[in-house]
Amino acid sequence: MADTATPNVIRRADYAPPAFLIDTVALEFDLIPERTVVRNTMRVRRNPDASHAANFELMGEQLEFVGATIDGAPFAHAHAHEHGLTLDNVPDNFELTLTSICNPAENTTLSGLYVSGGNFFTQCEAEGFRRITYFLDRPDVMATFTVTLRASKADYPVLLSNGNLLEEGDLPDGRHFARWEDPFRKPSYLFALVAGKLVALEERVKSGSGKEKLLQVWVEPHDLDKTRHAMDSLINSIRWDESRFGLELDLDRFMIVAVSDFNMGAMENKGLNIFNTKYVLANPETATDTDFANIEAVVGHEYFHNWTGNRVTCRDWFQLSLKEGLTVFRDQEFSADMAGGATDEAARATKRIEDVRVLRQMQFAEDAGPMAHPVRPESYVEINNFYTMTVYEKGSEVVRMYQTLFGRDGFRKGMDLYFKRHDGQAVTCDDFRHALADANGRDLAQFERWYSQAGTPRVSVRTKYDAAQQRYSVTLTQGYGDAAPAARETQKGPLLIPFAIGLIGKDGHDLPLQLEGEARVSDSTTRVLEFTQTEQTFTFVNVAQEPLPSLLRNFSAPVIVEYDYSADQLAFLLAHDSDPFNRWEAGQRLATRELLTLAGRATTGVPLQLDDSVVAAFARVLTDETLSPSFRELALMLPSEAYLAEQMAESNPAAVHAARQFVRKRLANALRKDWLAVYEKHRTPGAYEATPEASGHRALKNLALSYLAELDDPAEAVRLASAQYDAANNMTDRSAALSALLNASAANGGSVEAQQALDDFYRRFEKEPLVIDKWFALQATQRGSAQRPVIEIVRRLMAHPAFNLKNPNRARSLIFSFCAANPAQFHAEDGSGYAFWAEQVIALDAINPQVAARLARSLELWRRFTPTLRDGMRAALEKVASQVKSRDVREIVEKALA
Ligand code: B3K
Ligand code: ZN
Repeated sequence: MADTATPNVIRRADYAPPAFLIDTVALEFDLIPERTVVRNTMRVRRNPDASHAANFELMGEQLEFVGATIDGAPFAHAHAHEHGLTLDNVPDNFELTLTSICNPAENTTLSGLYVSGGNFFTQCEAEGFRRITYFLDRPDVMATFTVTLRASKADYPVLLSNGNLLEEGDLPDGRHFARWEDPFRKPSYLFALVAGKLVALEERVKSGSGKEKLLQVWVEPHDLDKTRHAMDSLINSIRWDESRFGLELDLDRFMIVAVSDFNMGAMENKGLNIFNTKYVLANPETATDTDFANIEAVVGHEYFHNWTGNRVTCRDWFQLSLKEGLTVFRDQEFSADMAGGATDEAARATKRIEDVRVLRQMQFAEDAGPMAHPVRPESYVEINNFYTMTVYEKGSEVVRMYQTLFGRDGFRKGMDLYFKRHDGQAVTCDDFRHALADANGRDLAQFERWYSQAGTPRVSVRTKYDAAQQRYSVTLTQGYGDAAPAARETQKGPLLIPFAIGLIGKDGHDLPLQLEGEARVSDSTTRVLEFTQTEQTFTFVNVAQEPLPSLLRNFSAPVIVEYDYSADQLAFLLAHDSDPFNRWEAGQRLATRELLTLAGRATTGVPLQLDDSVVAAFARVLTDETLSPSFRELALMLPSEAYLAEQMAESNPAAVHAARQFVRKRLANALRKDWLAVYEKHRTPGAYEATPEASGHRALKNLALSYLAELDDPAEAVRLASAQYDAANNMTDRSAALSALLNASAANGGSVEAQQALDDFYRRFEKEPLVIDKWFALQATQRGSAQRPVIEIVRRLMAHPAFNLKNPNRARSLIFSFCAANPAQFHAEDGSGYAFWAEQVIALDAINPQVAARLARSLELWRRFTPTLRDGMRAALEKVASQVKSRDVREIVEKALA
């Protein structure tokens, strides 16, 4: 057995202000890959608001301590240890200089200072700064930073850090330097430096108040042709934050730098955002429509952090959602405004549907397992494990609920007050809630439970129509059902749930709404009910006919709604609901119910059948040219296998796969002509355009192709897909064609056409790492068959010369794609998937604990699966638990097994 000492649990309740404060930091770097010397001079004073401590404790990891001086004199009472440095009996106010050495070349964790592709980069959030120098590495310690970088001029011609460039020049021995100053106080997690051979796309823009700003997107020279979209996204983000929130860029210069070795998407370092290449580089030949949209969203997200995260930051890491939930909400609104402005509800709904789909598939699953935690967690072992769907996506829903309650204007008033009160401070989620409450004259005490209770709330709905009195009553009941134990222990009482509702008449139109006790009919046919008790009844009066309720319009709260709609009612909502989100929702409910019934039958071997009425409902959407193509694509896409498996009493991925494939084939064969017509009609000939309209056409056309690939006779699909592959002038069409070819031939063990296209794809894009990632991912997520299981393909690809476990994008493209996005193949009864998973978690643990911990999470729902699978997963988890070393992975597997 491995070391079983209880890991150090950090608790929110234990928060104490720091004993010392650091007001200024001057850093000097002599950048050498194996041995970088860092000199750190800090102005330190005792914190008047903290209890006295004789010693000064600084955090530090993987550092070689060289020496300390206090007020210029050598200081002998400094002791370096595993977690940092202790200085005994320091004065009350002093200048401290510390010198230490780190080894960026050997840093495979990609946290702290590291080398990628021969260039230097940093990643400090959450606790990477302590791997660069000794520091009070906690977000409530804010300082102004000056940074001097020295390096070989030939090897590292570009030297960047936060803020404004003060001076640069040559040094002896072919070295040069640059000195940067960030005028804004910031926590250490926002520090960054970059040094290397890079080039920039530059643009000068004027901000709202007329100041000139220099914008740069830095990349390796061969990628300069893929920077335009990121630059446009940055400019749009700047404009949007000015117009929607009155927030201006506060620095003269704003830089984005792309790096191919990166643990996550991007990082909001002050004035020097560092990005995974995946969220910067795009041109039509290499990036899909989804990539273009993701780049816009992530560029926006990091830029918006400049105010929500950087100007106002978190007091401690339990408050992470203060910046992340809010900034996700802001990036979602930005993307929606970019797609549809403030008024095109159908275009906005497309974005909303995509976001809710992610929330339900990933965050609801997180809430149902051993990692369930509130938006503001109570404890953690490794904070990097808490950059979760709950903190980000549920956190964003919590912020959205303020806007749903108070309207756009009320929300804006709250934001204005938040900045007025807290600019330049490190604050808490409570501070944010109080600003929203005070600006709108409301008491939001009950709303605090959204931050402290884990688990997905369930709202069940009962309705009653009294024809004689023309009254319609809606009774809502809230609870958490049988929540996961980790969630149950946090639950205290009912939530304030903004529950948006509409009533639909027999002709499909919305009915006027008037609640009991109100003098007149409301202006809108959607009402937001404030649902605050365990059970509450809302009565509508003057309801002339029995309505059909449209519940939780636009997904007004992150809850599960339980209401017994009949199949006909769902088909009616799918055809008529004025709320585009709920139209989509009706189709999903219809499909989910049908698919779960079929999956149940598949487990017992009963032959599968699909009701004609379901086929007819889908046919209506497919052929309704009044609906936007992007909406039709979303409505015709069946719920994912992972989501469906989650809904079963016992998850059975094979049964879900069989059921979903059965429905796809049935829809393909029954509507063959319609799919073909849609395929032809929505082609986008001519030059590639990245607009929402054009990408909607491509999405619908490629969905049609994927259904055609399910036909009993796939010859026609293979012909269409091959032709599309050859003729494609963009990656969206080319990768969709390749995917259709792989799946059309899966049942027959593959086809010549599929293999040819795969080989061509590799040769064509050999020099484009992000495209080769797609090549790996497409193969890892393909359907496979009994004679050609995907695990064998994946194992073969692990030995491919282009595979590299140290590059997170590459590891994700092959290993994560298989383990987390191909459930039917990964959960093979023989346990081959689990054995592979265990090997890879253990291998990654030694290289990069953050990436390993993410992969480790793909088995956390093991208790919810069928007995055979459950046993296989437990064995794999136990194997991992006995071998891994990092705090990151141990926290995940120990919670899973507890
Ligand atoms: N704040 C960073 C995430 C840091 C993750 C550290 N493990 C990116 C973002 O949310 O914008
Ligand atoms: Zn963020």
